[in-house]
Amino acid sequence: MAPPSGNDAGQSGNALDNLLTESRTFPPSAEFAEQANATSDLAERASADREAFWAEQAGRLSWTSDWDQVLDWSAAPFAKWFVGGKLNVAYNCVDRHVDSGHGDQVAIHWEGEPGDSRAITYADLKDEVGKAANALASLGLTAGDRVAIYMPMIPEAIYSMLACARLGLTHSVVFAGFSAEALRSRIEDAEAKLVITTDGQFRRGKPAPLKTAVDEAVAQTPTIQNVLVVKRTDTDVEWTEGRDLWWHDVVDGQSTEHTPESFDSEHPLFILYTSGTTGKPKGILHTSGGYLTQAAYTHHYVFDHKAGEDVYWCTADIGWVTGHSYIVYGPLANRATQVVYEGTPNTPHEGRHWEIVQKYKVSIYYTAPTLIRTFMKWGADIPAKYDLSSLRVLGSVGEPINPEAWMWYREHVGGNRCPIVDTWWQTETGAIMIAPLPGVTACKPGSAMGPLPGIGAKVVDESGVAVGKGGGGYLVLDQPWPSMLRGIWGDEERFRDTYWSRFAEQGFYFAGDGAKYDSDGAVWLLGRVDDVMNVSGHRISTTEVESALVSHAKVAEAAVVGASDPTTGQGIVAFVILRGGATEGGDIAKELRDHVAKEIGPIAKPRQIMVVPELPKTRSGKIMRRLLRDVAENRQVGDVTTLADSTVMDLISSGLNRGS
Ligand code: 6R9
Repeated sequence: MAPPSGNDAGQSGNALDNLLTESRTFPPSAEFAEQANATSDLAERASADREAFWAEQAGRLSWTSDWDQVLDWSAAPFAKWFVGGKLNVAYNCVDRHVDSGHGDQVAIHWEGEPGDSRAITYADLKDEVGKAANALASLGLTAGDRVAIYMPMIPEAIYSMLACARLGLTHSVVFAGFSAEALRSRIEDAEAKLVITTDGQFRRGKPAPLKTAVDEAVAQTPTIQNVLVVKRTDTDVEWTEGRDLWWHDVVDGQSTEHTPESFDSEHPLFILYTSGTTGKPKGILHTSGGYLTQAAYTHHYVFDHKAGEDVYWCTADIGWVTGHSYIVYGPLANRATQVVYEGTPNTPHEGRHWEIVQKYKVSIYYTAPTLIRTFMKWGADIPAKYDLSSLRVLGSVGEPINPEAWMWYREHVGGNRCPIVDTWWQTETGAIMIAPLPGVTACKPGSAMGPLPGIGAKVVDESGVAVGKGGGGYLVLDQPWPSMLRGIWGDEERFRDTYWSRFAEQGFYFAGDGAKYDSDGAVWLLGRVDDVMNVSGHRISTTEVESALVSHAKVAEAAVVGASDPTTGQGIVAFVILRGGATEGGDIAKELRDHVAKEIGPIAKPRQIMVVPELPKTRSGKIMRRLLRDVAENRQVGDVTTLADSTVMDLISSGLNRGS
């Protein structure tokens, strides 16, 4: 694996040079600083005594038994946080706010894609989660069982996650844009007993079936006992008697009363699958006390969230970790009032998000660079038509944000008044790790600035030595943190191997990202250094897409690269060799793109498919993606001396116009 520099840095080399000459800074206004949750002494307090600091943060939650030890790192890299402590995660996110007299506060302003809406108070949420918990218990599920959730962004998806948490069931949310095959493999890996889904989902204004994919998946997963179906689109569904149950039949008649049981701080809360460098997604395991502590802590400080005052909106889908930590667990633990939106940003028109901001007077808005770039493309006149004066903090997550997009976001969405928090973290880290603190940090457009108080992160060289100001290398986390992953489900060796072997001697967690310090010591994230692409903030491995392509009868070999893309960050470009050496394109590109969509999901569809006669390989048979990236990004092809056959690139370049 090469150190991240130039073309190998995931982002294009030019972008990197531009980034590091970025010198604009935006210090917080006195007004904002005055009222901010974060104060400049926070970092000092955290470094004076990290464990005491985290213990103080855990005090944000209600525990039924105190912990005896803040951190047990004796079995590293398997951490235990708040050892011996007990709590119920759902109680912390719901009931306690009702108990403290805030039952009438809106928890969720839910906005459906077709324009239907629901206001759900904390008292409503408690009733709905109580009913759902009673229903899941009545199906015979007990603490420790796994439940797959395959649903669009409707309130029942959140009730389901919280009902699982309440019963100590471990949920595995599978993005509803994923294929039946992706769902099947995740159910199989986690040995889930129940899938919760819907009849259909709205996609760009039209209902599309969803349960059909579940039927296809569970035909091959014997561990599934029931399929619980919420009626959302009134789409016709096939029904397997005894296995399939309607949500309205099973949940609606249940009692709203449900007494929460306390679980150990380390009780498994969820598994979330994410792409790694091999074709098989990793089931990232998170537990309860430490996870919720850091989700709540970061949501409080990074977004400067004020319970009962702010209206918060995170535009992620619950199928991603951002939806877990910053729609469900962090905000609800902090008694947020939040907007949850079901649909796409341009349904029915390109001002939909701004219309929602105006309607609910959203004050904190958290989204992804890919969407900001899309808004830029649609034009600044669109947000200009709406009253966005309620906004006071803007956030970004999922991939590096280009300074240009940052400046546009600041001006056209934030009215040059709102601090922008660029938040770096991963499915594995569970919660935000690197971000500015609004009210304290002077922000630079495009930089995530530095690790949060209590977090140890640094940029090191090839041999694990920290680089100085102006230096670049690999991003590592050098201290355990409360919301860290507790492993990969069922695969201890892969866990050690993926994250802990690269800098084993130093005991660092290797994040897989390249990073640099600028001359002031601010951190700039440069993209992945491994074979993981980042398309619109979604992690997709090159191997996953290659495997999907090769599973098509006409494909002999495939190599996939992420090429920089002005809107999606990276776009997927596939080079394929057809069986029998055929080079004629025809409709093959469309056929293969559809095939990938079926195997993985539409988000993994290659932007471009090139039919080639050969692939560039080293003598050891490793595909040199660097060279293919040069082709995909229309650059001069780089050094070919390590190729087994150095004429291959000429062959590829000369035959390129076909098939794409
Ligand atoms: C939360 C989330 C994690 C990968 C991560 C990195 C990229 C996320 C970023 C960022 C630069 C940011 N990433 N946030 N890169 N700046 N603010 O996205 O989790 O889906 O697991 O992706 O996303 O490459 O390693 P996940």
